[in-house]
Amino acid sequence: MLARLLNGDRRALARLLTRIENQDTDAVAMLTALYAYTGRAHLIGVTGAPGTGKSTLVSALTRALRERGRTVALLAVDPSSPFTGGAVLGDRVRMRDLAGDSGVFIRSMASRGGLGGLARTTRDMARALDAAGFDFVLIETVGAGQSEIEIARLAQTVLVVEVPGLGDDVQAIKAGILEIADVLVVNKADRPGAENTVRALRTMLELGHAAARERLRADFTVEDRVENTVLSDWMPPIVQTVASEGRGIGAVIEALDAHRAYLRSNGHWEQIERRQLELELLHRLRDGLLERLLDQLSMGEIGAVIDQVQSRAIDPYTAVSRMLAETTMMIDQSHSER
Ligand SMILES: Nc1nc2c(ncn2[C@@H]2O[C@H](COP(=O)(O)OP(=O)(O)OP(=O)(O)O)[C@@H](O)[C@H]2O)c(=O)[nH]1
Ligand SMILES: [Mg+2]
Repeated sequence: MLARLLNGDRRALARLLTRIENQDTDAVAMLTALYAYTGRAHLIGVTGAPGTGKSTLVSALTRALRERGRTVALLAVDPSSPFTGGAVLGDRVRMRDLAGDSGVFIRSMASRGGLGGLARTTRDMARALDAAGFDFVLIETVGAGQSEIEIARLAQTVLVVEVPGLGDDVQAIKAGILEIADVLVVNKADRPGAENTVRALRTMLELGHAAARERLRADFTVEDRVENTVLSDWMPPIVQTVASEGRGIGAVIEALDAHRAYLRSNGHWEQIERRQLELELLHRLRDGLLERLLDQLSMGEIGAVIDQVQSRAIDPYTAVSRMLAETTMMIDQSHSER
């Protein structure tokens, strides 16, 4: 299956993505095998408020990238939809004219197993698409909360889509989402107020959001605090588009390419990857340890401890440290028995 995937077999790829989405146990074995072939694609997170035109932009972008001979995989993540519902279907219809092109691969996914699980699944899917050799992996997600930001951060470049109608009210722009933007797109520039929006965004960026972005990226590192200056000198370009008419798309590609060139030039690319991997390893360790600890405790035992805490026979702090001490001892024992 790995060989077929690396040879561009679309059915093998589709099947693997389904297994990843279903969290099949054999998906891990395949991800293990393909990891060595990852790290080549440019992963781009596309996020923004509902209805800003992300899907329209992404399909216009895909078409333009194909004209330039580059291959594109598209992951549409819809955290709000518990099933493959209307919006995603609409996206599919719009993308229909790209179907049949072997340089394009489109996949929609809805929420499964909570948002944390969704971020993990998205990362693994992006990895499979990367190994399959696509030059670009575009990940569309609705920018609504922290978890969507997490999904956007799986990428090397985060593209944030805004629309006119903000006037000069900079408060209307969600600061959190601006801080993760590497490229800003003001879509629906055919509507009045586009210039004002661009100006408002530029003001916000100049008001020190670059510094905030730097903090945000640096936030999740425990390893190398010395590298905190990463990304400090990239000023996100602001591009106006009319995605529905394909206008401004060339400038978006230029901005994406410029960001990649910037990251590549100073080792930033590797630093971002290193931090993302650090975060991933910490998450996996935490999940794995928790699972192991819970394996060692029966629900009956936990219930008995809760009884004691509730009756004030013991406090929660001591209860947890005792349980931790006991379970780690049990894990040690089961190790030495093996
Ligand atoms: N006027 C105008 N309309 C646009 C433009 N781009 C997209 N639209 C329209 O805006 C609507 C929403 O577009 P989508 O691409 O579905 O937006 P989205 O951000 O993907 O939406 P969600 O995935 O539901 O959050 C559609 O009716 C598009 O045709 C544009 O540049 N100008
Ligand atoms: Mg969409």
